Parts: sequence; structure tokens; C-alpha cells
Amino acid sequence: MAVERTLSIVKPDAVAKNVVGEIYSRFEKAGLRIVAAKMLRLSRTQAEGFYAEHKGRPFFPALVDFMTSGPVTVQVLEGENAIAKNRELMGATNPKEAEPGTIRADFAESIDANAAHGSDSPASAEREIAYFFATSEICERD
Ligand code: RTP
Ligand code: MG
Repeated sequence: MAVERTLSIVKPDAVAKNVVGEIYSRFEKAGLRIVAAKMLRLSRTQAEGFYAEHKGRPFFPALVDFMTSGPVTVQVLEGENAIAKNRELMGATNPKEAEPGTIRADFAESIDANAAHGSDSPASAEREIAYFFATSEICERD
């Protein structure tokens, strides 16, 4: 199985709940390595650009409001099958439909405030990693 990288965000609700470490721990326990990380507050322009694929959808304004409502952590996760593995750890978009034990089932309140983001394909992972990190900010790990 190929080693992949994926872009993960701990969203403002989960940062406010002080569960960044618990979420990082789940990545590590699943065999994913954090190879880049930072905390920042997204501007509206940054949030709109990041979620550009959803522009025009009815939920887009609420999504941008939410993503700019407080600080987030942004990280690159690396490991075998990292893109799908991270999506599995997160659970379904709507926490009411997320499997028990997933990040969204355990920490999210609603489909809007749903604790975490993960890239959904190799193409989106490549775009999203480059959106937040220069190559020099991503650390090689053994
Ligand atoms: P994300 O991109 O944040 O990891 O979430 P996702 O792939 O599971 O879901 P996506 O379809 O990409 O939607 C992005 C975010 O928009 C909000 N959303 N609301 N009300 C709705 O029908 C609806 N659909 C999507 C969610 O907050 C979702 O995380
Ligand atoms: Mg998505």
C-alpha cells in the first residue's frame, strides 16, 4: 500500500473544546505521522479559497462563517493509505451518522460544527497541502 500525505484541519469547535491533543493522539495511534502543523485563524478569503469546490452551495456561507469563527490547527498527516484512514477516523460529515468512536461522533455537535476536515482524494490532498504549507515546512520522517 502506498505511503500518502493528507491535509487535516482541527476545526474551531474542537480547538475551543481543547481536544486538539486527543485528536492528534488518534492520528498517531492509527499509525499516521504528523509531518507539518500550525495553528492559525483563517481569513474569509482563505476559508472561501480552501472550500472553493462548494462555492454556490446553500451551506457555503455558514461553512465560511464557522471556519473563521476561531483558531484552527492545520496539519499534514503521512502514512499508508493516509487519505482514507483519516476519513475513517473522522467519520461521516454529519456527526449523527458517524460511527461510534470516530472523531465526529465523539467531538462534533452538528453538520456545521463537525470538528475535523480531511482531504477526500489524492488530487485534493495535493492542492490542500500546498494551500497551507511550503515544501520547506513539511518534515521528512523515518
Ligand atoms: P470536510 O471537507 O470539512 O472534511 O467535510 P466533508 O468532506 O465530510 O464534507 P463536504 O461535502 O466536503 O462539506 C464540507 C463541509 O460543509 C458542511 N456541509 N454542510 N448542510 C449540508 O448539507 C452540508 N453539507 C456539507 C460540513 O460542515 C462539511 O464538513
Ligand atoms: Mg470535503
